[in-house]
Amino acid sequence: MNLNRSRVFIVIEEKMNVMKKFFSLKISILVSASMLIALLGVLQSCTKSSMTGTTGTTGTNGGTNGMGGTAANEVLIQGMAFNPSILNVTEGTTVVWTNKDNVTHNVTSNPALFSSGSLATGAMYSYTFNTAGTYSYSCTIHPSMVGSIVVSPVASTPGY
Ligand SMILES: [Cu+2]
Repeated sequence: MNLNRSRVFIVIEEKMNVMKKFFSLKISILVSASMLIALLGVLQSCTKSSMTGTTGTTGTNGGTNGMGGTAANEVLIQGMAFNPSILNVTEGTTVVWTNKDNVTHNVTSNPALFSSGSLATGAMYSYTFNTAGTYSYSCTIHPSMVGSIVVSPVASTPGY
């Protein structure tokens, strides 16, 4: 009786060991596979950002400032919003808007000063702000889309 029980235990223990080995093998395969995928992803994004010129499908993607984000004079129109909604620039800066959405938008100042007209997907519009001030604009197709450009004067060089 006692001997029988311990034999059963041994069998169970052996089975557990086999299962543990099997699982740890499975897990290590999973880990190395996911690491490989991550590595591939990194490699892919590297080649992508170094090939922006030739592919041409993604437009300005990764152009001016590398991985994601926006440049100092760039507004992305995406997700039914202007990003950033408030952009600070200095006098003389040319601001570039790019429509990253799959719907047509426009950039229309209020009061009227500049107007992009319809911007299809991937289309760009630029306007140069030569005078300090705050310029509000919206997309007249989607009036909830609003943004502003805050133009500050260029620091004057001190005279003698
Ligand atoms: Cu719009």
